[in-house]
Amino acid sequence: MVLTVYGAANAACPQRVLACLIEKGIDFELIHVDLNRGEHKSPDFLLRQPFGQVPMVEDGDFRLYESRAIIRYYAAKYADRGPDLLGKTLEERAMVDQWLEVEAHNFNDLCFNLVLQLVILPKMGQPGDLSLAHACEQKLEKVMDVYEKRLSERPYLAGDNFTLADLSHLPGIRYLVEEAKMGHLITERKNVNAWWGCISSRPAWKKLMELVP
Ligand SMILES: N[C@@H](CCC(=O)N[C@@H](CS)C(=O)NCC(=O)O)C(=O)O
Repeated sequence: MVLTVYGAANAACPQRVLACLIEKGIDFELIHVDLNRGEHKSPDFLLRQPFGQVPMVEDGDFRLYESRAIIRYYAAKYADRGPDLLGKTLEERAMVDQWLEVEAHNFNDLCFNLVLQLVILPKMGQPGDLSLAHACEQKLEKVMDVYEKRLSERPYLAGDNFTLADLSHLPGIRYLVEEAKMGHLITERKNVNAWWGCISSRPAWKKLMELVP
């Protein structure tokens, strides 16, 4: 039975899952959930994801939501297929977990708020809060300074190899660079810029970008 992903190919959280599945060479069917039409809040969808958010996956009888839980699950389930995205030793795995947590708690909230104020609200015809966006930008500068230091020591966040820790940043940074016009947060940092160039050139990410309408 083919794995079914409910989501929208242009939304950041589903992209995290799709990038992981493509990296691992796992077949999937994407069922489009139209966020603009509010399909994620429909009674049918709420039975699958009670918080009314995408992505969620159905794999036979098994259902899972939360994009980072999903990528951890598939990276472990198909550990023997495609690139190792989890790390091999206990310490490598702990380092991947550490940077996944940093992405979720130090990076993502600021990134999401910037994109919300500068891109999503204006697209919906509502003015973004520019002072809030500016405050998030200032805070994100400091977060990216930490990334710059880390990436001056190792080529990838968790160490010497591309892992879920790097993959998890792809959708958010693409939104920052290409849609929120916040590319300076990346390009002004030599090592962050080189890392972004490297991870966004991976064939799996490029393939996903071809699927985005
Ligand atoms: N922590 C969740 C967040 C999911 C989430 O915020 N998804 C967005 C799309 S990127 C969404 O469904 N937004 C609509 C809403 O929250 O109403 C995850 O990582 O899966």
